[in-house]
Amino acid sequence: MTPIRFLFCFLVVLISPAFAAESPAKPNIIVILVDDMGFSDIGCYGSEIHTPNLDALAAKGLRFTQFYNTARCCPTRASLMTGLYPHQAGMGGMTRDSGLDGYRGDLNNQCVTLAEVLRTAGYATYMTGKWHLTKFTHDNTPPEHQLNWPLQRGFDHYFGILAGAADYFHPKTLTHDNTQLPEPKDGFYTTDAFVGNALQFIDDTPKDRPFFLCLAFNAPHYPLQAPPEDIAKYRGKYKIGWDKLRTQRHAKQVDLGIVDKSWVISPRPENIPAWDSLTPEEQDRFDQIMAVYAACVDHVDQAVGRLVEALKQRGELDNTLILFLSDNGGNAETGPNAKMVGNPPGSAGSQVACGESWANVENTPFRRYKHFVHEGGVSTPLIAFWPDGIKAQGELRTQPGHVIDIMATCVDLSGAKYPTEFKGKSIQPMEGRSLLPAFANQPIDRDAIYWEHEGNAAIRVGDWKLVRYHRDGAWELYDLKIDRTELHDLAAQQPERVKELAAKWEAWAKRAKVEPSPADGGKKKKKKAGAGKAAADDGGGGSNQRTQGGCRLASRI
Ligand SMILES: [Ca+2]
Repeated sequence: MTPIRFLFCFLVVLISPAFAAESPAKPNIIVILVDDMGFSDIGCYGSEIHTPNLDALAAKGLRFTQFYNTARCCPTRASLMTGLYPHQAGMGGMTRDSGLDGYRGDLNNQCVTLAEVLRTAGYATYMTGKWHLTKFTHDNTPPEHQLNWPLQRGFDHYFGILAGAADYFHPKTLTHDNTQLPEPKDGFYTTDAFVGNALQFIDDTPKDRPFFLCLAFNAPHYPLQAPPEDIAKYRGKYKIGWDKLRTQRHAKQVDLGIVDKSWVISPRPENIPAWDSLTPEEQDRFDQIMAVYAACVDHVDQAVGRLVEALKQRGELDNTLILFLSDNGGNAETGPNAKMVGNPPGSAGSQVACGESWANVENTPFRRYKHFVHEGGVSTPLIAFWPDGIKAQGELRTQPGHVIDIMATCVDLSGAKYPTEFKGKSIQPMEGRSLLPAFANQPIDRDAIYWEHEGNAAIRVGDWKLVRYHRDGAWELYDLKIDRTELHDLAAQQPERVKELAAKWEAWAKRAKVEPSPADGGKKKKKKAGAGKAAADDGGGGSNQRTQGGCRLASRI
């Protein structure tokens, strides 16, 4: 070795510890989850709804155009939290225990949560908002039934609703850490309270400690409720009608590059009436319903703005990864005629739901809705913002991804080790892939993505998607590269490919506890009950059961 080279090596050895000391701090991680919001509902994905704060995150970060959830509230939360397919975590259905491994209605002990994993890497762990990962949510739940409450699943602090839906102004199941709270008095609004409490938790974090926050809004889930001034902003704007609005959103999506212009926009389903066929009174009613929905989304955006500003003030913004996504597609459960009960609609105690006619706009340009695993049910926006870690600004990412990937991403970012054993129990290997390569616009190496919910099933390998509508539906085959709106079924033309993908799905279903499955997919029987009961368990299984105002019924959505 020459003297100069020796000196260089000596200096490197000397300097290295200094480099190590100055290596970037672990980023804070914030996952913002919204509830029942469709693919096209924020401005940077095509919406007319005013979402400047989310659009700003997208402008300084990335938007994924092919990111997926599991089509339903509990299963998406289970996948997000554990990095597993929902059935593997015991949540293939909702919060009913069917007695089958994949459908226990509670997280099992062969999985770990993001909080349990990130805690091992030194993270403070917080959750505010909708939990919906346990069947035990009732008043005075005894400690032995609180095993799957947030604090017992790795979170340092929690503030939110344990159940699947709630009145935004006077929610039941409101809980702080392990203490169930009385119904709040006037002046409370879930969206604001979830952000306010999150900021309090962040403020109490030592400055040298990274934090993980899951901020899970109940908005815009039924019963839709929002402050009157937000609703007033949108009242009258939806008299444009669903036919024109869907076309308008689609045009904006094409313009933004969110969807490929060669994909034909899916047509209005037969059971949704043409907007122009409605009476002025019917149009006014539907305008009011969508104005409340838009107000809920608008208020989420305002809350995100408050969070971002607070992080900036605290000097935490640039080294925080913020992911924003929805747990399932737009919700058509109340059928084409929607629901609007209470006066004024959108106030405390009122029951407003968009129904199929507006859900079809929410999921532009795709087919079908929440519950179903066609693209309308499982496609979500995903914004990824992290100034210190993502160099690209305002770019799109077309790599397919799924909520199972968030665990792998967090492990990758934090340096945490995903365990093979936890609290004496063997832990299933995570199913997802880290999104970090996609942040740098590299491919994500993966074999396939799978779905199953209530018998609706799908598999995606590359650009090929095999999808089934209900348990007894025929497999449909689509080439998503040229037909992501799933309008040209190629199953009859390519039986070998159908056979191969179906066999692959069947093998996964056996491996991932999808089978054995309850005959009804684990869903609760629809009760004829007031909205309070239905709201408490997130509604039923997607059947349209009522008609109002003369609109046609759908037998099944
Ligand atoms: Ca949901």
